[in-house]
Amino acid sequence: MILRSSATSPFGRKVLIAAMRLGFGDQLSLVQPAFLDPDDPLRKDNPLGKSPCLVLADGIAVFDSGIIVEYLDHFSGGGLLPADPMERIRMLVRQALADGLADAAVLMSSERFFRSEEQVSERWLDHQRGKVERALDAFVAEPPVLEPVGIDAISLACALGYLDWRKPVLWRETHPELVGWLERFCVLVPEYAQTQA
Ligand SMILES: N[C@@H](CCC(=O)N[C@@H](CS)C(=O)NCC(=O)O)C(=O)O
Repeated sequence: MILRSSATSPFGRKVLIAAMRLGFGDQLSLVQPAFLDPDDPLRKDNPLGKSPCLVLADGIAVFDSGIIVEYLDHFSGGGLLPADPMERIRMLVRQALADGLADAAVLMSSERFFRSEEQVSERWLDHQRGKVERALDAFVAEPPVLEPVGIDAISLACALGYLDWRKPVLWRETHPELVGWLERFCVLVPEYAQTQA
């Protein structure tokens, strides 16, 4: 299977960690997309031109990251999502919260990438920063359970890793309660260090 994803994407990293923990690690070959190239095969597999996108052996493209995780979890026999329907929905919502945090952080970084300094909208950055901070507040109030590690924990760790890299928000200063949580996660999930770009 091909995983179209950049090594620095929080969503791609989440999928990689999930794949490694579910026993698919050696079945994935990572292919870095050229997002701005109209001829890049990513756009054929996912018209949105977004990664991660998993291309199965028969050519079927699976995206976005949450759906890839569902695919891997289902075909490995499970492990990252609870079997109980309501617990599963709850875990998926928490994954969506962590992914939304990462989405807002990515938008803050791309604002500076795609616009000149004079064009950068502080109002837009504040709007996105609010989402990051409210999501962090929610995770401080209820940190993801670590034993067992579920997809909510992996998603949050990858979002925090992205904040550490791009620094749109200095979460270690604003939400120090999560520092110890991430340290424990690192001990329990060696794949986190192994996927550090
Ligand atoms: N909700 C999507 C988000 C994916 C996403 O935003 N990926 C970024 C990379 S971190 C991307 O493909 N950006 C390129 C673009 O939007 O053109 C998921 O969970 O897979």
